[in-house]
Parts: sequence; structure tokens; C-alpha cells
Amino acid sequence: FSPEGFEETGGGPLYLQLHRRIAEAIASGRLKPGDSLPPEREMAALTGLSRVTVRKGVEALVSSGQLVQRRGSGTFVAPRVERLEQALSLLTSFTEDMARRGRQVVSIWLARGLHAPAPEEVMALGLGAGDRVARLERVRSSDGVPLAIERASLPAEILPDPDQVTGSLYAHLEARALRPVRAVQRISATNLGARDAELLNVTPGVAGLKIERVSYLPSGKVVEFTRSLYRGDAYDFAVELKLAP
Ligand code: 16G
Repeated sequence: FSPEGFEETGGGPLYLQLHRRIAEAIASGRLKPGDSLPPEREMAALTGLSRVTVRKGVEALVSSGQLVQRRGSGTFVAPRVERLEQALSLLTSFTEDMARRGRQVVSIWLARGLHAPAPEEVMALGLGAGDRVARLERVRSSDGVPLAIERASLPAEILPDPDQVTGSLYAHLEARALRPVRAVQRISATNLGARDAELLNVTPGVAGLKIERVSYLPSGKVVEFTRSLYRGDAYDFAVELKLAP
């Protein structure tokens, strides 16, 4: 960082000039994933910019995911995540998707048990009075990178013993001839809240994708109602479109 090259006039807002300079350093490899940036005060002294300008420039890079900020320890160049292209037209499981890419899955369990259902679970799963629900909550990582948080709810009738699911849920269902054959999926944009961002190792507030899947048995019975949060910097969802008749 040096004061040279910042243009008071004609170069656009100063914070964007700083933004561009840091982005270029990352793109060219002069700043590498995991490298730390000097504290705001020091960056201001090195560049001759005001602390407010430095903060704005850094914040812009944090919200675009190029830098990460960790409370207490500073600002770092974000680890490079390889973006994954995920086909939207096939009903596959996380484990299968990763296996197809030759990648291992590690899941951290946040919760697993039987509960009285919440109203949205009653609605989505079509539960009756007194029915219980199995909840599985996991952070799903591949090759050391956390990619998604998945919160699955299944009727207890389908999954009476959630503790038995230790690996792939779909493999567990398949072994009991309860694998879903159809699903409706809804994707929407979200900003990741503090807790979810921490679980996914990203900065709070960055873009994520909220995905809801309701999947069905051939009989039409609902198998799962799963709400997932996927990292926006790690996924491209792709689907083939055909000409409308
Ligand atoms: C996928 C599904 C999720 C399903 C899970 C099972 C999406 C958005 N979600 O991640 O609904 O419960 O696979 O994965 O695709 P597993 O068999 O590896 O446990």
C-alpha cells in the first residue's frame, strides 16, 4: 500500500480506487487467500486516505466476498472457493452430487431428533394431530469447505429413528425403500445472518441462496421438507430450458 496512484479528481470515488487496487492485487496473486490486511489505521497512514474511505473500500470487498473479517483478528483475503455447477433438473442428494465430482462429504451435526412439529412442518409434511417430526440439521462440507446448512424435517412415520442416520439421508431412505422420486424446489436470495455465516465460514451479511425442497414418494406422500442455505460464492445452479410448445 502506498499513496501513489490515487487520483483526487477524475479517478472516481477514492474508496472505489482502493477497492480496485485491492481487487487487482488479489486477482494477480500479489495478495493470496489467507493473507491478512493491515489494520484500518495503518492502511490509512500508508495510503494517505482517510479511515472512513479505507473502511468503505474494505467493506465493499467484504460484501462481495473477496475479503473476510473476523472479529478480534482482522481482515483477510477470502479463501478461494471453487464454484460448483449444480444441475437443477435431477433429484439427487448432496452425497451423490459430491461423489460424482470425486469429492468427500463431511457433515457436522447441529441437531438430530424427534420433536413436536412447528406449524410450517405440519403444513409442508401434511401431518395429522399428534404426529411427530424427525429433524436433521447439518453443516455440509466438502474438501474442507463448508458449503451448505441443511435443515431437514421428515414425518416420524418415515424416519422413526433419526439417530440411525449417520451418513447420507437418501442412502438411508433408499435402504428402506423410502427414497423420494419427485421433488419441488424453491430457490430465493438471502443475506446470511451472523450464526449461519459463522457456520459457513463467511462474513455475516454476504449473499446466500435459500433452497426449500419438498420431496415425495411415488404414492404422493411427502418424505422431506428441507430448508437449506447455500453459499452464494460457491454455487451456480444450472438448468436446461426447452422451447415452449
Ligand atoms: C440435498 C437436498 C436435501 C436432501 C439432501 C440429502 C438440496 C437443496 N437439498 O442436499 O433436500 O435432504 O440432499 O443428502 O439439494 P444426503 O443423502 O447426502 O444426506
